[in-house]
Amino acid sequence: MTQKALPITLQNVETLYNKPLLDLVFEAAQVHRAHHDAREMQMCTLLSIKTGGCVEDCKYCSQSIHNNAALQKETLLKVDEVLSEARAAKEAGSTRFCMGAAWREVQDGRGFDRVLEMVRGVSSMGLEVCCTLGMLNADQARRLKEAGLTAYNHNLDTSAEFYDKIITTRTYEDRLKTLKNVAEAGISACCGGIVGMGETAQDRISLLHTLANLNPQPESVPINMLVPVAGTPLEKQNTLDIFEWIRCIAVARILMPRTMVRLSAGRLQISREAQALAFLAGANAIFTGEKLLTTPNPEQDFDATLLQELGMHPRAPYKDEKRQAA
Ligand code: SAM
Ligand code: DTB
Ligand code: SF4
Repeated sequence: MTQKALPITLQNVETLYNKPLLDLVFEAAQVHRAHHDAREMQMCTLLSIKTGGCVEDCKYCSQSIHNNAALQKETLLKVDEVLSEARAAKEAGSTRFCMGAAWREVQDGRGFDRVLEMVRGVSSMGLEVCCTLGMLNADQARRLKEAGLTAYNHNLDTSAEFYDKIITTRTYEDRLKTLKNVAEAGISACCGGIVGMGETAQDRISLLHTLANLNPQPESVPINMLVPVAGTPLEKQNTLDIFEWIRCIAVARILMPRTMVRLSAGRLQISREAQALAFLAGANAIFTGEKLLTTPNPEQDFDATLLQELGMHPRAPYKDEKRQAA
């Protein structure tokens, strides 16, 4: 986790965001190269451990009961099933395994105990472990940490100003409270958002401003491009100009120099050339595997070929910790 160096004002973020695109990408590439090995890419695999039936009303989501997406619902998977998926992900070259549940919040009891067992099992394989389970209280965060959790994914999704156009069943404050519980338990936060939901550039600037001012800054910032899922209120949303997506990545990299900037949802629709520009602008993590939680993702071959063509390679697990211990 990193401490922010300077106060990051909204005005400064706006100025940065609106720079000529190639000046912005150039600056981001310089920051990236000063803090990271620019040839390395962190490969993560996602698994939906509980699918569908979520009571929240997130307008983009295939898993909300308020939407009508065609979805095969699944109850909480068994520990063995999850561990065999984690083993397969490790063999395919992933170093981080992220488990997602369509829950509004974690509830204490048998389900959570099972998730803790999954975390212990994945952690004992030498993989970094991440979970995204909805809201957490302080005690639940502490128990996840004890079980070996590396990171907790909890996104702000969009600006505070646009938030209630997307979600009405919980507030921005609720999200920030969980992030606080995660930080206080000593778990790294993976916190980002979605672009392309009909928000303005000012909303994207505001989201980046909020993320960069979290203290500590997130260890990882996922930048999701909306996947317009049929049956959700955003199914007909116009595609965001890809250069806006590049701007978000570059600004995230400049404002959060040590953070892993993670290309998340929407990569299947994005050309290899645009993804290469995103890597130049500082993106250094991707989700691999043919599925994210419920939507498709590029095949393993596509990613392996792209990294090879660009002279890049997957990063080893627990790299920072190893470096600090050395
Ligand atoms: N229920 C938990 C929560 O919302 O915190 C965890 C799972 S949720 C599916 C994880 C994240 O996936 C969301 O915060 C959102 O940013 C992203 N996401 C979900 N559906 C998406 C879509 N159709 N397009 C892009 N991103 C999406
Ligand atoms: C995040 O920000 N993106 C990932 C991960 N965190 C859990 C999830 C993307 C989900 C995309 C929609 C789906 O596959 O259902
Ligand atoms: Fe539920 Fe998460 Fe989907 Fe929102 S994004 S409906 S909280 S699964």
